[in-house]
Amino acid sequence: VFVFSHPSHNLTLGNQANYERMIKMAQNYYQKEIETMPIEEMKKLQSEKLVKQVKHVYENVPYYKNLMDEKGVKPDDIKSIDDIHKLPFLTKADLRDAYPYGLLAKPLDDCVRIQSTSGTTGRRVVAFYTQNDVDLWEDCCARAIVAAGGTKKDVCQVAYGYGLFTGGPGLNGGSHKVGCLTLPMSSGNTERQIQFMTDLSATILCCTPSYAAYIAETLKEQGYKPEDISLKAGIFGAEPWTEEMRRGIEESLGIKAYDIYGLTETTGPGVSFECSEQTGMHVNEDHFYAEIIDPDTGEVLPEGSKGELVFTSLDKEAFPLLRYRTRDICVLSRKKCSCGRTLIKMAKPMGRTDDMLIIRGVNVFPSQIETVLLNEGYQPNYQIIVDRVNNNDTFEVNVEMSPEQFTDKVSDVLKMEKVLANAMKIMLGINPTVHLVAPKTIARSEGKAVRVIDKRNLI
Ligand code: DLL
Repeated sequence: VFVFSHPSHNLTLGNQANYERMIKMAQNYYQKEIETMPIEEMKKLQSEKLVKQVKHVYENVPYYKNLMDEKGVKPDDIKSIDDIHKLPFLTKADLRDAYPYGLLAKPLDDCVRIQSTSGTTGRRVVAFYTQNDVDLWEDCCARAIVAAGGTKKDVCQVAYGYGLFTGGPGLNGGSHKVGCLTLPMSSGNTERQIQFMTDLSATILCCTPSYAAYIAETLKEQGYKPEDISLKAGIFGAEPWTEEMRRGIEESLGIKAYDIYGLTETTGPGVSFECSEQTGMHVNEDHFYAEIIDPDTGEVLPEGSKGELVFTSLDKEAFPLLRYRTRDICVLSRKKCSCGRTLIKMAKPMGRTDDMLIIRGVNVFPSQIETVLLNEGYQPNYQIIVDRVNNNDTFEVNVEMSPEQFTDKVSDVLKMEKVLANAMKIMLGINPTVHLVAPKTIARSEGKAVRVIDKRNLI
């Protein structure tokens, strides 16, 4: 057993050589010229692409033409990327209005694929891709895999869902492009995941962070130690996760865990990805131009401000979105990165303009609860239940005890619940009712975890 010194913590690892190889490989690039392009050159490239893209949608998508005409903007008004603020925003409501073909910018004959959101409310979002769109998307995912140290020597286990969800197909395509041996596992069937992971010596795991934590938990139950498995890196995204959760996953699997971000509307995973510095995700800004706006006024905010993230797809052909409001709250930074990439970085999304809970008038982000749990030594297995009784909000948090924490002594449980509720009060400013529940009683997720049950029907 070796101890590898990480800037923020120590990892206890067995297969040190392999781990170090991947850390070293993480200094590589997939498309160096783009990833390290000087900013002025990148601006020029973005400008050329934007001018072309605006013409393309104005001429081919009546929905866009109407939006632009309403705002009094013509394609000729867009001469460089600095003119982007003149364009109208696009929202999820527009996508629903235009469902299914209203935003299509290429003949259906030229499209080779659709992907779709899980869309539990209203109409689903259906995104279309030409072969070129698929290629560019897979390149973006390949950049992420290479930034995590991936090479053709790696075995990449893709445990995101396959199908309409973009996670599986995106990372699958990226893994092929890098030349990794790809295990297209899809999510679920954890026993089989572990069998393939160990028998075929997977070195990279791609899945949601909550599923990674579950796989780690199951491996531990089966008696595996981090040094018994070959995994060295994980590419985790599709849902919010905290730094504390990252450290937990890194320690329990003996890996370096990288964040990856994306959304169906713009392609899927790979809109941005983390590098060895692990201080935010580089946006693939040759394909996706990022802006931060004030969600109330729509005003573009300067670099470093917190606001709503907006993306423009600069070269997507079939389903190009101009100034699409993601509803993710985020910060952008041009700070120099030690990895050598010049691509702008986005922070981990800090919540959404629409998943922020307002409980008894106070803004609550599920990630704050997760931070408290991890600080207090709990696993991030929890569920927030909000209801309204007699015009008052109720706020309950069910938290799972680990087998080590488990006790059936009522006075001990009450004491532990009080400590947790206090810590949450300090973080949030309001008092939740905390219920500690037995190990393994909160349903595990194979995709995105369901953290919030809001029974109030406030909309
Ligand atoms: O979740 C695409 C994806 C797949 C990303 C696999 C990464 C890995 P959607 O289902 O359309 O697409 O959900 C998009 O998920 O607007 C964010 O709110 C959230 N999200 C995605 N990645 C992250 C992340 C995929 N790394 C929505 N951290 C986005 C926090 C994320 N939230």
